[in-house]
Amino acid sequence: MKIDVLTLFPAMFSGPLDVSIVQRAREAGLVDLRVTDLRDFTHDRHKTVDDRPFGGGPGMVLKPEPIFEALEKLADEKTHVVLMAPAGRVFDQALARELAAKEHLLFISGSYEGVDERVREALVDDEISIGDYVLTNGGLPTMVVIVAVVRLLPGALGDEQSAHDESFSPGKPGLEYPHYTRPAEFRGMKVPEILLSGHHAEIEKWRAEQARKRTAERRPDLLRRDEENL
Ligand code: JCQ
Repeated sequence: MKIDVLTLFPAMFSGPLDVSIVQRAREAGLVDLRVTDLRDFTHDRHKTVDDRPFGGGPGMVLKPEPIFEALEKLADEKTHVVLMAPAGRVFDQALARELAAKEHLLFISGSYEGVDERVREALVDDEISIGDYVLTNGGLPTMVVIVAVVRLLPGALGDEQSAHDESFSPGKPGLEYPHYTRPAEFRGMKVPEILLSGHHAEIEKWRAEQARKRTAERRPDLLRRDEENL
């Protein structure tokens, strides 16, 4: 898979994408990730990427020209162009799976008050939000989506992790059961006896029950959503 990012803040992207599973996937050639500075596609001395909104009002709007020129260089007809924006479809695991099936993703990491509407009309295939809160730009949302997508690419997870069941899969919507490791007693707090018993069938039953209770208490919406999807 090829992933392009178009951003005003390329520096944000070093770090999160250079570690862990994403870094391994890049080294293994599973994903070709490229971050491009939108200012590279300006032509004036001040590298102007934004301007005041027609009709007045607060804030600035990303100009269309640099974005159009960038996409003429970086994208083709097959590219799935995603604009990160609060007004988009809310990101979840199902959407991550959908994106993981694409050959080429290009993320426009918006900022300020928004982007010129003609970018949406002519270039954008998909608009995605990571939730209802205000951020300063689309950099972090873009990285959230990239990490969720890359770990789904075939071969991205080691055997150990891929064998591990996932939360947020249809038929398995629940949160995880409680985990414990050594020591069996820590500062007076004991690991549940059942986990030390060696009775694997009983342990499975206990874990399933804990996960069910925890999900019903904390995230009943996950159980309802899963019923709708089955
Ligand atoms: C917040 N999910 C995604 C703010 C405009 C049009 O582009 C804009 C982007 C931002 C940054 O915030 C997000 C976001 N939740 O992208 C304003």
